[in-house]
Amino acid sequence: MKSILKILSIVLFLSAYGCFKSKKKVYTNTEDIPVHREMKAELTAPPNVPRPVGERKAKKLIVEMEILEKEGELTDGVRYVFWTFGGTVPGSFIRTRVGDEVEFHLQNHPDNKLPHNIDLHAVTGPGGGAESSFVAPGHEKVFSFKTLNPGLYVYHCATAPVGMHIANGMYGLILVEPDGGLPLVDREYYIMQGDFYTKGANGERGLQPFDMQKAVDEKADYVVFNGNVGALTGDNAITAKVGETVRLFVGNGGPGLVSSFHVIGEIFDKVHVEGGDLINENVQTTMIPAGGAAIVEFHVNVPGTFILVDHSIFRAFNKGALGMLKVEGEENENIYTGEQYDGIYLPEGPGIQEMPTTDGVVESEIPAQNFEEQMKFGKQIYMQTCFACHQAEGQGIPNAFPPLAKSDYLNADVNRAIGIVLNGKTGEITVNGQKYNSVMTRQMLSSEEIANVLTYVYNSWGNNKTVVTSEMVNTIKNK
Ligand code: HEC
Ligand SMILES: [Cu+2]
Repeated sequence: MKSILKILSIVLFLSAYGCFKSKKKVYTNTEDIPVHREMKAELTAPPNVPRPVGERKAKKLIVEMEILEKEGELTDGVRYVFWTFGGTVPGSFIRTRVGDEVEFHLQNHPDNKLPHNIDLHAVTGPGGGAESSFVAPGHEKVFSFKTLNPGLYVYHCATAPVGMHIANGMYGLILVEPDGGLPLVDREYYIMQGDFYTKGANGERGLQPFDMQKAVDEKADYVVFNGNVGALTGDNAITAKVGETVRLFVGNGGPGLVSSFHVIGEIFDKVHVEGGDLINENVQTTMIPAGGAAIVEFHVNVPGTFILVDHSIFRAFNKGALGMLKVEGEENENIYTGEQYDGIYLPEGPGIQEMPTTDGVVESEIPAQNFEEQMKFGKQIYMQTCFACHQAEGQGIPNAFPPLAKSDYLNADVNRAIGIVLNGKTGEITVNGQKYNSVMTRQMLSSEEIANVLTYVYNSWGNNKTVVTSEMVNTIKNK
């Protein structure tokens, strides 16, 4: 009898608990959501994002954001003084849930030169916080706000001249998750586009100051993901495994340009349009306004390298707006077969084609000072110019592009190789016993650049270590 009573009381207790638990209160006004205790926000540098909020209740969330003005690189050899939220461009990712009371501490490092502030698009209030957060070097400002609307929001500095503070890298993303959190996925990444304006042209080396006139004219020298060319390529690529779902939090800091965000070889299963509640499905390219964001989700079905671009495509291939997602796993020929045929097709005839150009080849201002610099600058040119045909390790592509790695043809005659890069090449040649009969277009490079790229090629992949100088190139040029 006693034990029956015991069981009965446990059953009663459990059912009462179940009732209680299912009666989760739904707030029609998010401003009424109470906060339970406080916690320090986890902030992350791109491309990482903090842990999902999951089921956690709304809290008082302490955010400590430090502003740092620091020198970095836009691309190899091009230095730039970035102004940053948290030391990175874009700034640290902030992850909150609806109903959180965010206590924001904005700290301006004493070594900085300028006052700054922050306008968070997730804030309902004057200036999005800018009016309460204006802070001089060596000071800290604190203000609080309640997150009323779920979504993905941009934050940025709003200190005059506003455009200049944004152009120098002062932007980032703050996510406000709905009650219960976004559905869990396998991988999440943080990507933000920005445009940069330098006194020198694209690729001009040295410390480059900001160019106000180019910024006003919206003539960007660099358009990049995550603050510099190459922030998401090669070893910095984001990764996933076949079968996983990837979620990208994509923002656009601007200041000037709108992004046509696209992943080559993927279709977005879901896009939270403009970072809000509206979900569009089966999207190829999503538009991300300056000062806006989108949440993009897709399932990866096949392995390979998927290229992230701004599909205003010269920005991707000429100004830096290019990233990579590397997917590992099993091939699936039902979805993608890989190459099934490869032959030569030359509709425009075998004549040497030139890249259209309006102005002549410009000699770069700062020549390489030593062998190390020649190798560094040469690799840069190789990856921009030769890589597409001759491939990353100089291995070429059978029947189409001859190898540069251990190439007997290359190693036999340096002057001939210089001539090929200067003037292009057509007609049958034999490289390592294989015949090629194709077209290499003339490469629009300066003598200095040709010297550097050939030095890089000759001193890589088992070649004969010839060092090529711009004088050697000029001798061939003037023949
Ligand atoms: C658009 C594709 C393309 C690009 C870009 C390109 N090449 Fe070539 N290259 C070729 C083809 C095709 C041939 C063979 C031409 C023939 O059949 O006559 C070739 C031949 C060569 C050869 C002689 C053959 C060998 O394997 O040794 C050298 C050297 C060479 N390229 C160097 C370069 C360098 C350096 C660059 C970058 C500055 C470059 N190429 C960019 C397509 C390209
Ligand atoms: Cu600022």
